[in-house]
Amino acid sequence: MKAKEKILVIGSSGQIGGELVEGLRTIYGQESVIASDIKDLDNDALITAAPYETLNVLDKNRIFEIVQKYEITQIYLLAALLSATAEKNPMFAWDLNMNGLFNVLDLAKEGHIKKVYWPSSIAVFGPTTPRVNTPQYTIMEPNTVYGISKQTGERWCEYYFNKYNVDVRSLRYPGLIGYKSAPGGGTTDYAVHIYHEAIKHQQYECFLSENTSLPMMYMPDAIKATIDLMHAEAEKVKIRSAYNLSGMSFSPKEIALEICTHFPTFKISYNPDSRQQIADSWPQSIDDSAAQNDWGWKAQYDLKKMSNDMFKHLIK
Ligand code: AKB
Repeated sequence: MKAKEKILVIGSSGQIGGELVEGLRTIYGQESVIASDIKDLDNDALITAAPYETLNVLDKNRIFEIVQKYEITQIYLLAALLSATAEKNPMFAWDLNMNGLFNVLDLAKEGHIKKVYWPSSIAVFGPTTPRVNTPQYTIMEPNTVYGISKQTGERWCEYYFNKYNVDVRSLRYPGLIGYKSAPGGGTTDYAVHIYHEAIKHQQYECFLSENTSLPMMYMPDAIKATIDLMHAEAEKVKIRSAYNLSGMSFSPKEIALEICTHFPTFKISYNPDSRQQIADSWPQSIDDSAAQNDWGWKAQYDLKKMSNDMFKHLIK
């Protein structure tokens, strides 16, 4: 059954995209997973990315052309502007994050594809949300353009499911940390940069303050959660807005202490910038019991296990 699926990943050059394509190709085979991004790839990169298509998610006709060319059955839509970058260009962020989603949801509504994955984020929560062990259902008043777009996107996903029977699934990702690709424009990016700087310079200047605790997740957990949710039987996916998802929570001070167990001379300093305000509006930890109960989610990595693995790979 799985072999018949043809998957299009939109935004495959981003932080999650590359690893998701890799994970999906292990399951479905290289030729059944089509990577796509707005970037043209050079010849060397194309060899590993193939099959690859250059695609702007705002161009619905082009998405449709690719869907027809490969007989695509599922789309994973990852193209988006993240929290910090979106604040610099709010109207473009709104356009990209919302109209990209509509283009894909409409293709599903029109019957051209069977299933859609679209990531939401902890950014759907805001300063009035309870910050510790944030429940699935709670006050949501996001005050960033990224958060507003993700919350609105969640509402539309649920609407398309209820009104048009579109099989759309979503997770509220925490900050994602991986060694394979760089993050792009988020508030949680420091938690990736810090590992690279620890190896290169044994020091790091953090753009968040020392006790800013945020929900985070190691990339293998995020990829597993994504694929598990997409593989879950439809009846088990009871939430069609987006599921809370939890891995671990830590502050810059706590990750620095963990890094010191690998690099005892490592030093962190703090110089909070505009991203501090965004971080202060987000939860510190997340209750993901709905994901656990509905489709059996459980994270495997904590801060120590993740750091060991990050250093093992980055030092190589
Ligand atoms: C960001 O920091 O913007 C993202 C996110 C939490 O969605 N990593």
